[in-house]
Amino acid sequence: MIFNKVKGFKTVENKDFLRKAEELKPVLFKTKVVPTPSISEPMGKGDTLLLDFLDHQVGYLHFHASSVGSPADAPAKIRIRYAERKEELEENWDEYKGEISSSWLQEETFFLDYLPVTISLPRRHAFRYIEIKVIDTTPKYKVRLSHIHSISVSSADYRLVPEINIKDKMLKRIDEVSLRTMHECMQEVFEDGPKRDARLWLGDLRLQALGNYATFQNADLVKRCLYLFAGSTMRDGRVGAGLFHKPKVQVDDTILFDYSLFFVSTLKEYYDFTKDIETLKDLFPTAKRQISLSLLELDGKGIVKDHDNWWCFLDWGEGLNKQAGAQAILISALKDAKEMASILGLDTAVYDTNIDTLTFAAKKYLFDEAKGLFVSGKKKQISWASQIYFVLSGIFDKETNRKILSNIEKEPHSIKMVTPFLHHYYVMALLEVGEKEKAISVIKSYWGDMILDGADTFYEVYDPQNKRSSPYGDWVINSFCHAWSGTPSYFIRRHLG
Ligand code: RAM
Repeated sequence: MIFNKVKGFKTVENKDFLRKAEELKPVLFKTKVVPTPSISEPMGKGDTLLLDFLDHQVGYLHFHASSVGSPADAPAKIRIRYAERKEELEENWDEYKGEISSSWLQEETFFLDYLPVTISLPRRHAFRYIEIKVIDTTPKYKVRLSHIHSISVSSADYRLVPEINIKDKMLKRIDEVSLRTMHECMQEVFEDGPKRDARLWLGDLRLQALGNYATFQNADLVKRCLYLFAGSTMRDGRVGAGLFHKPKVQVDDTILFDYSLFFVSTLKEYYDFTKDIETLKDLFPTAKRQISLSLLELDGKGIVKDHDNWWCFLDWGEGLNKQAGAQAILISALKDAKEMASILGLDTAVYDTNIDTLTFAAKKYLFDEAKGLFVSGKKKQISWASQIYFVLSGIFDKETNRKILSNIEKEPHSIKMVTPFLHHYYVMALLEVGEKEKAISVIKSYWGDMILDGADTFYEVYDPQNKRSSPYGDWVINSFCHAWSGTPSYFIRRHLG
């Protein structure tokens, strides 16, 4: 992937917004979790110990180490690997060949100079399994580990999740795993994934916020994240695709067309849930700015210009052209912005004009009447993403949209969906056209399949045809507890009765 970075990157801070975000910083709940086993046999050179915490954790490892045999006549050298899935530990991490940094692989090597000693590791990790390997001691002594535990952290409070009775066993398990996924990603901000990148991304935030309204109901955390994005923008007022909250708040210099626009929809959905008019007043100008910047990207015909680099996300599908999806998302964002403008008593005429222009152009240049499908880019590519985002933009009536979703199933040469992120929008689109049964079956087959594969939390990428696929060139770097994958609970609780 080629990141779309900003030349001469400069940022603007809104101190008032950042102060509001800081005031909303949550206190993390801390829980002591003991694995199986929690004590080891005496371990010498090359011995390993596999710990199972029985569920996904985001936490800090603690243990006690003592020597067995003669006095320790050299330091003990220990290597620890943390894994969300057991299969990660079967890979050779030393031969990692992915495009993004190997420093995301959760591993640490350290020395115990004096035994006995109590160790509290300072680094937070995401894991269910931990492999502890003794790289070396001496022939005279071995190491025994005991009192092994994690202090696990999250800002999510299970007590606030409404209790519901889900009869279907698979849906019930999908709901539990969704909750765990969201729980683990809810830290001081809504992280995209606690293993990687452990920070804010707008596309993830939007889906986390939706899931959260139906479950943990921590609207303040959504509010905090919206203020963070609005508090650190690029020089032209654009919100970043992502944002670092540590060591200080700092917008990332990656621009994604759709992600900036998701700020608009996330704000609108936040208002729908909370009716918090003060926040809407504060942040609407930031939302409006995302719309204006996006409108600058239109060509003379009212179509969003296409680019060769990684300018818009939509999904990780290989070769996916983004033009049509981007157009659709801009129309949806315009509609959300119009609604917010009207709530605030502002003029909405300009939104209507733009919605009309973009809708007309989309129907004329991006819709293939004969195929009954949207096409994207110079090569008129057909993808699931283009159909899904257009159905959600609502430019056609329900019946036409239903046909579009059925046509794409029959199209042999299309770019398929690869992430739970796009599957979320697919399920939304199905519900939009009244295909409730189909929506349930997609949830049960796609997310359910991950459960049959042993998922404790839902994965960042899941392609049932290629289970080891990765957008980063090496499967082991994938995140297996990823925020954008935790939305089935939202559907189950809000839409499926
Ligand atoms: C990755 C992360 C994140 C996603 C972006 C587009 O770096 O997985 O979740 O939003 O890509």
